[in-house]
Amino acid sequence: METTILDIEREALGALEQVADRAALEEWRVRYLGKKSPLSQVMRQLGSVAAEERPRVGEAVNRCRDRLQTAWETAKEALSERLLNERLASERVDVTLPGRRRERGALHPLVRVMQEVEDIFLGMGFTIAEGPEVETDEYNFEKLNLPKDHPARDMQDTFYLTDALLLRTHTSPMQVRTMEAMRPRVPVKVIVPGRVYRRDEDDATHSHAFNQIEGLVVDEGIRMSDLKGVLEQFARAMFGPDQAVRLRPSFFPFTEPSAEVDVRCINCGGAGCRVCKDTGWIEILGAGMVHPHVLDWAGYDHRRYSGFAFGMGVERIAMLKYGIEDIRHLYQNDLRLLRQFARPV
Ligand code: 2NL
Repeated sequence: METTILDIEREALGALEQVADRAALEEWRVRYLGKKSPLSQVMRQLGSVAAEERPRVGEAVNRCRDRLQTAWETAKEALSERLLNERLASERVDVTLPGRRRERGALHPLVRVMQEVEDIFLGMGFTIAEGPEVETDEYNFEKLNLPKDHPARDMQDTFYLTDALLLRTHTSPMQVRTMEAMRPRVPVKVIVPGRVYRRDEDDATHSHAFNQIEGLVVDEGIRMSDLKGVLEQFARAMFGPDQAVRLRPSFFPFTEPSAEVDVRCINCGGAGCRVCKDTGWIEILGAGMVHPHVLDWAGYDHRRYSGFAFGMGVERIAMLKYGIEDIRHLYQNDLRLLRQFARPV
């Protein structure tokens, strides 16, 4: 019986040396110290041992179990220490390494120009409104004095979803919606930035999708001189304090009279160059007095109210301001181009 106990101990201690992780250690504990362990079996057989031998054998089993228990605890501590040392080694941080530099983002030149234009008009008391890119024929054309058979629709051909739904060709529909929501309150003083669409061939100066900012003012007694004053203020804030502004007669179905608006050439100052095609002037936007039909249809009686409106292409302004010669550069997201305009946000 006592040799059995010694065999058990030898086997158990041998097995303990092979234990390499917590799971194996727990398995060992169940196997050699648990209820079904060889030692427990010996204890159960104690009844068949001669009575005078019993105390000695029982004591031998107990001492053996104590030694196994102690060995298990020692092995457990050794294992814990080994695992900790392994973690400390694998998770070591070298505080002398240089930090990882995080790439800094910057605003896209189009976004910068949009925010700059918005800031200028906010400073003049305008509010900003945004609206849907999918519009109705009614709001994109009809309410802007562009009936179905009007020849000016050709210049603003667009992408149709149905006969009555289309991708807007300008942000004017949102200005009409703003008037309808404000009616009959004045002044209406709003700018509407956003993406618009035209059925155009893409080239260096045209894109089938581009950004526009339109402005609208409606009140009693609004005159063309108010339009010129606001646009002069804008041109000077955007292109420099000495900017001269020139209005040339033009035509839009939704304004009467209508004008193209020029500033002194940003490239040559008016002397004549390639950018201004030797005219000394550069067109930056279109504008005019809101057509009486448009006012009436939006609920502002044209005999009492008048207004002016203007619209500019954001890409065109950005290209002039930053000397970008091809509109497609603005959409390709080539970092070599974008980095040239990066400023801390
Ligand atoms: C351009 C010219 C223009 C307008 C837009 C407008 C809006 C309403 C009523 C009347 Cl609700 N007019 N907008 C007026 C004149 C010109 O845009 O060249 N845009 C890129």
